[in-house]
Amino acid sequence: MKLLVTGGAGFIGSNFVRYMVKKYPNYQIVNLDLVTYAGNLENLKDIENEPNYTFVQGNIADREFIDRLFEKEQFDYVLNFAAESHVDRSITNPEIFVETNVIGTQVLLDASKKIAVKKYLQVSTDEVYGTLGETGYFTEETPLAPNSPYSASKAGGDLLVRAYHETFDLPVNITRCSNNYGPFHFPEKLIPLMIINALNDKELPVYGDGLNIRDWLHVEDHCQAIDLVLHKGRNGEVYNVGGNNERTNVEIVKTILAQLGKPESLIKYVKDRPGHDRRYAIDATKLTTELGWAPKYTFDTGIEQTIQWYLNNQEWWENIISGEYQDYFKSQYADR
Ligand code: NAD
Ligand code: TDX
Repeated sequence: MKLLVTGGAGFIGSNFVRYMVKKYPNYQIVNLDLVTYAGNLENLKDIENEPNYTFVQGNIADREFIDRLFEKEQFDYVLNFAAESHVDRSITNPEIFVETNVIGTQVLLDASKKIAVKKYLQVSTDEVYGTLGETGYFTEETPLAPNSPYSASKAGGDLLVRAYHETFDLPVNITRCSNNYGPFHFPEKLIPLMIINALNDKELPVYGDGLNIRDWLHVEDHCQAIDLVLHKGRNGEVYNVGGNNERTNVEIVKTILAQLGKPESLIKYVKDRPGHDRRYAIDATKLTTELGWAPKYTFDTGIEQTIQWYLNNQEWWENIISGEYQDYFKSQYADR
């Protein structure tokens, strides 16, 4: 079996590549990544010389390049993790989100159709469903109602995947997961940003009233879910993946501060994110009953492991939080 994983140098992609390289020594795993600001080959240092792993640098939206690669490699499975993934960046610069998340997906679908892959799996997000009020859960039947340019671009990608199944009979699955956390998470996202700022005794910027709710999923549990969907998912189906761990943002921040022995006075409430979704919560019944998925981590065990990882891997994040990263944060917080 030959697998293409796109976006394998990012947070979830690199965890998934490591998981697959170790679990399936007989599969050939090709990681295709443009290595944008969010991609980091350091994430895969420990497995880069494994005989069943290869890396290729390139853009999923570059049709000629993708067509050539697919023709040469004749992949059996294609898993698309590559995306522009940060909601705040999509508010300041939406165009690249359409380019990568919509056009990139369409280019991969065309190439997958041409070589008749056995499965195309699109890694999507619960954000395509929009926002919930105080009650209820997102199921696979919840209508799409994205609120940010990021989630709109992911929804666009999902609709193309659906259409390629309906129109061309391409064997596809879409997974929609809640917020991931764990090792190698890029420190522009809530949990790693708060851990690193707390360690550096810097302010922790909490948007709005801090009461927005996310449903946290450990990245290793997400990887296991994708493995199951890839091998056992019914063609054309969507599977939601969620950890059943709803927390307000401020609860998360206080948990991190308590575990690091840092004072709550570091919390700084800042201007809210425009269009900020209030609550996400996933109903993962289909995945658990149909495919037998069960998460290994509770939020308590997962956050402890994650904080420990950031303590043990200071060099990894210190290399990131220089240069362009600093410029980005200056521009984000200029008016907050
Ligand atoms: P990430 O930003 O950490 O990684 C994205 C990777 O894609 C990077 O390595 C980047 O270099 C690569 N990439 C970007 N544009 C590319 C292009 N044009 N061609 C090739 N490679 C490109 O993102 P992540 O958090 O690991 O998310 C992975 C996927 O999971 C995304 O599709 C995202 O929408 C989805 N997702 C993420 C979360 C989460 O909580 N992180 C939750 C739900 C869904
Ligand atoms: O500095 C911050 N302060 C803050 O209060 C940051 C970066 C975030 N927040 C809030 C906004 C959200 O309510 O924390 C929550 C989580 O924010 P992010 O880490 O930016 O994640 P979110 O916007 O929920 O999106 C994430 O989950 C779904 C991923 O980035 C997406 O790629 C994924 O689809």
